[in-house]
Amino acid sequence: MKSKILASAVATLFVVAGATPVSAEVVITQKAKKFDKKKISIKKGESVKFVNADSIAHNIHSRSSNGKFDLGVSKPGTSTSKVFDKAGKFKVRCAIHPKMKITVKVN
Ligand SMILES: [Cu+2]
Repeated sequence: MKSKILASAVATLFVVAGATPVSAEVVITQKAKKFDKKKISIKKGESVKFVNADSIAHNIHSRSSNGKFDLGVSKPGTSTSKVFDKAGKFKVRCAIHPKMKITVKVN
């Protein structure tokens, strides 16, 4: 009986830990002047890490009306991160290579 209560308490602890807002991070890789995904869907408050696995520089930015941002130049082998704290659709591009596009949907 006692062990059953203990097991239940442990299970409850796990549930509580799972509910704790841990800011998740989605990793997107840029290679051959392309993002490895065309669309991603994340939750408000989560961040996206843009890894530059290319041999050239990239510059992540967005001119979306619901939140403009510019992460600046990311040299080869480096990465830049962006926390999306507003819901909406963000069209993210590279300022150096206009054909590089990814849509970030923040729920
Ligand atoms: Cu680029």
